[in-house]
Amino acid sequence: MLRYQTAGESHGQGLMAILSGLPAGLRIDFDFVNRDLRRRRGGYGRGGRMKIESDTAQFLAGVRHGQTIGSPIAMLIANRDWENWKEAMAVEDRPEARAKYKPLSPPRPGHADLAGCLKYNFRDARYVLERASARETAARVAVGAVAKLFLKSLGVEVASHVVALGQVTIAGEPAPFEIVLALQEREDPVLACVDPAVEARMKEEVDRAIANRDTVGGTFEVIARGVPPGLGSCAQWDERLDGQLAQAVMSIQAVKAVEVGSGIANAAAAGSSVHDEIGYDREHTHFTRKSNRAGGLEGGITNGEDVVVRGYLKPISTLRRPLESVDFESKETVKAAYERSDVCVVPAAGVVGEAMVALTLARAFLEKFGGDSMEETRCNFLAYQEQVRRF
Ligand code: EPS
Repeated sequence: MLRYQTAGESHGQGLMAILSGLPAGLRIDFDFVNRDLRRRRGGYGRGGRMKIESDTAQFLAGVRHGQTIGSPIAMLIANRDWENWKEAMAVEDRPEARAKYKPLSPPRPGHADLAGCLKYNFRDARYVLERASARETAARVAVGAVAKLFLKSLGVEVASHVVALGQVTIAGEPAPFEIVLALQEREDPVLACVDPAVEARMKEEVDRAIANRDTVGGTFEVIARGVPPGLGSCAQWDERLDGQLAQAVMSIQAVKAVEVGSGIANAAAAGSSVHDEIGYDREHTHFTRKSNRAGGLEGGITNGEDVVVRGYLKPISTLRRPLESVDFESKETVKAAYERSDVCVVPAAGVVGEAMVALTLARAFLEKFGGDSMEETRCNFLAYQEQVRRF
């Protein structure tokens, strides 16, 4: 069973991740992992923090001579900003540091501040935000990049692009997958949109938000190509892969809605114009579809088409023009706290989306094909592919 956990606070010493359940013999491309970490830091509208960090994954366990050995993989991503925070974030209780430190309150509407303070009985929202922060997603991207390498070795590629930012939406036919995949090579993702003209308008949306001292959200789309039919199951509710993907993508900070395929538009359309008609390619002996509005999943099972999942992000909740909040002591109405933050994180969230989709697909892969070594996993997978071809 593929499992992963992360630990670490936004301004703590670093982020950690443990990934277990991968077969032995997977070659780790460290540059690939660090490239995804770099992509996650980028995008127009990021705040000052991203100029401080340089996010590199240090592999501490589970990899030898560049290959997995079947034991849990442990990774560390150091926080450079720790140098500026080590007094405020000290593990020991130092009275002189406490005296200099100003607690973060009043709580920001939309952030985890109030819900977390009530839950843990804190008066300082920093105790909550440190873990709620999207900084944690650096650890997810590191484990997700390893999952992407696993999938890649079996012929599956995962990529993302931004399809909407504020009021600007990319319209028309789905973007060709090769163009979405090629975005990963771009040194500066700007807003990770495949259409430069639309991207320029998206950039204006971010500029408008900056000028208005506001923030802006949007939508990213993750596409996985090469996924075989038959991952996931309709046998039990929690084995449905679309449900697992929805949870994985919904768990990304600031995501408030998830869509599989064109699920939202489908709800308003007639059945006859929604469902993807089935054909058969005799030459290559496989079933075909004329469209992919189901986003590659039917009955919670992959159908062999691209898996397409969208994450919808609310605008960042830390605002330079703060909304109303309440003072914890007096209970009077006051303005919410402000501290350094981002204005737009949609392209970065897309990279996190890739990681979450890859981890979910890799787990489903290993549930179906198993294997303690990559050789065994590949043999099992090839035998299944042959069965599907002969169907
Ligand atoms: C975040 C606030 C900002 C973001 C951070 C998420 O950090 P800081 O308070 O240090 O300026 O940059 O995201 C990251 C650090 C990251 O790596 O994505 C928040 O409040 O959630």
